[in-house]
Amino acid sequence: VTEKKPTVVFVLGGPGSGKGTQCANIVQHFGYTHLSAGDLLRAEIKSGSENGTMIQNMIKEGKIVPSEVTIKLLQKAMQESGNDKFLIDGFPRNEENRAAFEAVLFQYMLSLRVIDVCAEIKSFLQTKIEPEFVLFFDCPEEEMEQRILSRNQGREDDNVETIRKRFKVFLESSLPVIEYYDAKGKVRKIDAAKPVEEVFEAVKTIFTPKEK
Ligand code: UP5
Ligand code: MG
Repeated sequence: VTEKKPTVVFVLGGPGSGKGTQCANIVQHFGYTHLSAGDLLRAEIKSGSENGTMIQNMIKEGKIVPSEVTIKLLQKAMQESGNDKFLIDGFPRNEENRAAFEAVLFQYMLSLRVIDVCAEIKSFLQTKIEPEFVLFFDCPEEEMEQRILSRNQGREDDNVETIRKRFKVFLESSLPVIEYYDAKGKVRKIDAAKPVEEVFEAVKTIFTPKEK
């Protein structure tokens, strides 16, 4: 064993719940690398990649891009960061995303020799491949919609029609992922309807190590 096991925190919540805003704060205080799956996908469109048009169409429809595309981008960004603490923002968005990423994380740890091949089965049983915890920004739809509509950053999915589709996909596909981790005691739920500073106070408590 040569390197530390990477720490992964998933940052989840509905569209406009404040994931990106709070991740920026967390980075400043707690030394994580922030990886927004949505930002990585939008950068991929801009880069003129062969997947660009497909990604663009899916984002316009509020649909979830195939796991292998998103995971490849996350994996690359993790490797290039040189860090071992990651905030993964807006991913996993469905059960398939989750399972596929856990498999990749497992392989990544194998490659770092954090776990060795002999420990493979044991590791699966101990579920080392799971995130440290899941930060869940809970926010009413009306508030999220208002925030997105007043964001004005030219995102092609920030219009009423697409927002409704994003909400539907969140409820149908993404909430079950949060429920999955909640059943494992991994979810730290935050009231995200409050002002940014107050939300961050709650976030800080979660990231600050408890006195033993
Ligand atoms: N704001 C933030 N916090 C506030 C607060 N407490 N009070 C008042 N205002 C607040 O915030 C949104 C706006 O609200 C900002 O103007 C902010 O100032 C203000 P932000 O921090 O940007 O919220 P966030 O939760 O990050 O909202 P975002 O729109 O980015 O969330 P989504 O989950 O919808 O978007 P994402 O970029 O993750 O995904 C976009 C699309 O990409 C998806 O719909 C999907 O099509 C695709 N995608 C995939 O297919 N797979 C993936 O894994 C990820 C994305
Ligand atoms: Mg965001």
